[in-house]
Amino acid sequence: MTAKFSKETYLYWYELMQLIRQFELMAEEKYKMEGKIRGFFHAYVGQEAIAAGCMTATRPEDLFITAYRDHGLAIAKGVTVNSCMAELYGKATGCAKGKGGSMHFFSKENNFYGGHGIVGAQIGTGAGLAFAEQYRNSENVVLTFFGDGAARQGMLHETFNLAMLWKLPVVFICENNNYAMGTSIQRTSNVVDIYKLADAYEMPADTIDGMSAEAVHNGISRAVNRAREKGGPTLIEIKTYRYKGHSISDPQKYRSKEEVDDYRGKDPIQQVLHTIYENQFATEADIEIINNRVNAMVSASVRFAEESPWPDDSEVLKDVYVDPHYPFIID
Ligand SMILES: Cc1ncc(C[n+]2csc(CCOP(=O)(O)OP(=O)(O)O)c2C)c(N)n1
Ligand SMILES: [Mg+2]
Repeated sequence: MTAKFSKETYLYWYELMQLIRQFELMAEEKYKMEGKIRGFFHAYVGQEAIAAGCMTATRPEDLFITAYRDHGLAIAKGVTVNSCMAELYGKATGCAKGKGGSMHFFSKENNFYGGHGIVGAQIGTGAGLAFAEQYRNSENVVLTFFGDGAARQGMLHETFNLAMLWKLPVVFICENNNYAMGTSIQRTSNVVDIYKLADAYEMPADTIDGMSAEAVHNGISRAVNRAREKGGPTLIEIKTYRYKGHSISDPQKYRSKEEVDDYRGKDPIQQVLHTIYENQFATEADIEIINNRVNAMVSASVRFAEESPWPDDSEVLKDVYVDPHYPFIID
């Protein structure tokens, strides 16, 4: 396949996707084999091309907000694997000070606004962030991610209505991985093409292949440009797949091994690697250097998490509620 993007772009995509995947595989091992991580844990494995394509289609100042399947997008936005691993371990050095866990990664410095456990709630919060950007007259765009299950929540409709009315600088991204826990998309509605939900609000919409970083980049770029040029929101349905269960404790009785294998055959990391080799952007030795670098970062993140202190008891009520007496200022 001829390359449609630069060598640097493919190598960036490859390393980022590998970092996300190896981070999660390591964390899963620490959870299952050693019991060092507990609580909820939803892996992004299989969906990494979404993070990769969205990164090259946006600027660092653009804001991301997502649901509980949040490790990949946080790492993509530059939240360090050290602070992500520490958060999974519940340590004070975690990106949510060890108080959020897997579902609540957060980093205002990296413009990563969570990490939300209530299905669909972040759709409205994402529009709220976009309202603040519009109010400030900034050029920033908000990428609001949610699942196919979340698309069935009433929140989506109220948010789409106001986002279109006010032409907010937001891109709504449905990561359609075909399942909401064990419920397939066909069992949640007669409308299985989620991008069509935009029609009722005359919102532009698109559907794209989530196993291809190239396709994600192209589709998201169009939507981001529209939002940045004050053209308002877009709904992008990204057809993707999670290789792992819904969460770490899912026996996966609702789908066949053949179906999972079929998607593993379209693996986004392998697709990018294939293009890299075909265009001689890197040799096997170069790729090994990248893999070693990624593995070293992930191993270092485990050491960092294990050596970090637990949060102090005095932290327990901090950052939980906003002080109602604190003046609300939009800076
Ligand atoms: C309001 C609410 N209802 C139900 C749940 C339980 N729940 C957690 S995840 C989930 C499925 C959501 O699926 P989807 O939006 O497709 O996201 P995915 O897990 O596939 O990324 C449900 C029903 C919840 N967390 N919040
Ligand atoms: Mg889903």
